[in-house]
Amino acid sequence: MSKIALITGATSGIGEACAHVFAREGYNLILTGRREERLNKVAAHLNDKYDVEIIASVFDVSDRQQVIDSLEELSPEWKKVDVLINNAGLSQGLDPIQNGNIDDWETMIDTNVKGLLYVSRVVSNWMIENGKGHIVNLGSIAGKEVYANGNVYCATKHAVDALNKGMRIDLLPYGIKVTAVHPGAVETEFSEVRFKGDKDRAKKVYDGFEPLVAQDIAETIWFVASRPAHVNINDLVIMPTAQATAGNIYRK
Ligand code: NDP
Ligand code: 8X3
Repeated sequence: MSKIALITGATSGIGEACAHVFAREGYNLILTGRREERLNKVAAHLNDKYDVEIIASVFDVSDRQQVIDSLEELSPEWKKVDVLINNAGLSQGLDPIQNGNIDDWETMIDTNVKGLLYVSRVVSNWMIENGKGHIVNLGSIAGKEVYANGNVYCATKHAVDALNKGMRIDLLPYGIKVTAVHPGAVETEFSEVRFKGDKDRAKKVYDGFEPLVAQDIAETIWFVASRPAHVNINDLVIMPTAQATAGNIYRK
């Protein structure tokens, strides 16, 4: 059987772009997300385009039981996951801490931190059993710096940064690679989700400069995942050329 990549959050943006790149490279895919129709559409398109096998598994990463049930029902041959891309994540709101919406905070923590943990808990054990594997965690420049009103989102991505380091230490005896990829501004549905469907406000985030696109990150993740067995890239920050730090974007 070909190699297998499990990509969370494959219904849009970076996850969907990763699905294309890994299918192009001949990987069989387990694609996940909550929006069933979109997930099936991505899977059907890749099935048509590439000679690979694809499983579309619909679940919410923040629902611990759904994660366990959905992953454990896979057949033993599909549990031989070579690459796990912990990509599912989101930001909701951009408010000072004193005005923050507590439901938004819970959603970000439950998705970006607990969701990543639930998936990793299951898949890391498969990798241990399989004697190999590579976990790629989607961090962010928000996991390296804190910016105004980013408070809780930044905290969740700082947690991903810490978990990435912790996983690498814990999984070291099993030969499992662990990498974090930390992008700056990537134009996806991310800002629309952050601003709860306000497309005009979302668009303004990318005004006057050229942001990264999902394909840039997917190709970077492919680079990371395709290094020789003895090479691991621990941590990689990737920014638009026009963005020096989280809060320092040169707009024309
Ligand atoms: P998108 O909004 O385009 O994609 C997010 C993906 O995550 C979707 O496929 C969505 O699927 C999935 N997702 C969100 N919540 C859940 C959930 N509870 N359960 C399952 N899947 C979920 O954004 P991006 O592609 O930009 O974001 C991908 C990752 O990259 C995130 O972790 C984000 O924090 C990170 N990132 C993004 C940057 C950017 O500027 N865009 C920069 C740095 C990091 P569905 O809604 O179908 O469940
Ligand atoms: C997404 C990038 O700068 O909006 O993680 O936090 S940023």
